[in-house]
Amino acid sequence: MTYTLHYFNVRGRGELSRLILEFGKIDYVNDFIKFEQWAERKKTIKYGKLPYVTSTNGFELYESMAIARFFAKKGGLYPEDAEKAAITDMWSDKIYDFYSSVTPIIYRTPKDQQAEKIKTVLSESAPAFFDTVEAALNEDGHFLEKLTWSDLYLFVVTTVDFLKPLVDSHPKVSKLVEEIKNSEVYKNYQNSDRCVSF
Ligand SMILES: N[C@@H](CCC(=O)N[C@@H](CS)C(=O)NCC(=O)O)C(=O)O
Repeated sequence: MTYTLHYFNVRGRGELSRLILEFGKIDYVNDFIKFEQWAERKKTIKYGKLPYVTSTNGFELYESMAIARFFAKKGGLYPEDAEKAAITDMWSDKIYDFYSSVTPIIYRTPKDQQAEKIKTVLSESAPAFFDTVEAALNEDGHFLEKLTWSDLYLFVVTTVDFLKPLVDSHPKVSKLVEEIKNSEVYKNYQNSDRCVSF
């Protein structure tokens, strides 16, 4: 069985699931949708939003976090213990909130207005977010004793260029980033046509 992840050809709300699919070794393909195709495609899509997932068995799923959680369960990146699972939900929800405040700057703000917005994020919400996750991570740079989907989500945040100084000044976050970047799974992904650049 193969899944198709339908999303724009950017990281955005699709990248968490792509990483989970890669690290969970789940068979999938991307349906990369170009922004210029979107107006027409939108009319054909149930609920009119991306990402969504289809499968060769007829299964369909909408909503990025439901999709990510589903693949995390399938790929062994979601704890079986209910309390641990809830902890990963909590961190993923926190990360969703922060990431959702950052992605409009990257994808929906004209270039000449980005600097001002970046300055605001860097002086307001970002330092608190990084301090909070740094305090929660263990010495391995994970929220729990082994790698879970919420760690991968934090990694997605660290790929935002203008947040790099904050990544560098938070050692446990940096440790997670090093682990992911040095992994064979990520290197293979980066060198593949499944990986997008921003
Ligand atoms: N809560 C939804 C939000 C989905 C959403 O707003 N997706 C954006 C892309 S990140 C979208 O489809 N934008 C195009 C549109 O609304 O026409 C989720 O997390 O999947």
